[in-house]
Amino acid sequence: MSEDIYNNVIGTEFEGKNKDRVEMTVDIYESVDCVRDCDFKKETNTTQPLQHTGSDSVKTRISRAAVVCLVLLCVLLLTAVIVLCVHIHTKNTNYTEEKDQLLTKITNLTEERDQLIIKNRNVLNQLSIPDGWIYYQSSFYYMSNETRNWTESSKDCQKRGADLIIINTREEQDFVKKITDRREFWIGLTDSEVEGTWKWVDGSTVTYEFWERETKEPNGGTLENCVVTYLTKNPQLKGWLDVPCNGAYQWICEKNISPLIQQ
Ligand SMILES: [Ca+2]
Ligand SMILES: [Ca+2]
Repeated sequence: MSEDIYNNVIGTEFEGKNKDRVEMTVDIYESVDCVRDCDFKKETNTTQPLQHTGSDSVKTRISRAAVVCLVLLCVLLLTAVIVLCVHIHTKNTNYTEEKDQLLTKITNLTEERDQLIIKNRNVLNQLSIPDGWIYYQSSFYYMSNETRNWTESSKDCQKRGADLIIINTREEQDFVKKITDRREFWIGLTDSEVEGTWKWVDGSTVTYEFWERETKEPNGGTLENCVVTYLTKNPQLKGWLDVPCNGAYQWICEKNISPLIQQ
């Protein structure tokens, strides 16, 4: 019995010690695992935040640079838009002013034209074209049927309130060419006073010339001091010819009505 008790005691102590050993072994392993895991977690916890912080800093710098660039671009774009708007506005203002000035000029010219047309009509109504006269631009023209010398022809024109024709534009020469049909008529040009110095009947010098070139007119010297439009016997000649003043030709009178229109 005492032996059983002893064995029981021994067995119980042995079992208790074994149990304690097992628990201590488990604790040791757990401690070792804990130490390893904790170190790993520490390492993980210490390295990961460092890597994460550096990446954020680079990203932040890039973001800031991008924002700065974007702001600069916006400022440049805004400046360009403002400059462009000012430029367009200035140009538009200039164009508008020029357009207004031109419109004003056109309006004034139109009014002047209308007034001239009315004045011209009034003058023509007052004067009325006499029988046997032709109206062209601002003159009346009379073509005689009979023939006289240059001096008598000029006198006849003066009796009619006119004088021999003065041709001073290309248009007027074309008109004369048309109405004379290459026939000879006295015109109001002479060098009777000073040989070679041709003057019109109103004393003015020659501004437009239409001398016949084939026969090198004027070619008559002191023998030919008066001028006809053409020579009927030489229709191939195309311009003025000086001839003796005592020749007998038809004549053209001209009555300029510009002074009446300007009243
Ligand atoms: Ca002459
Ligand atoms: Ca001649």
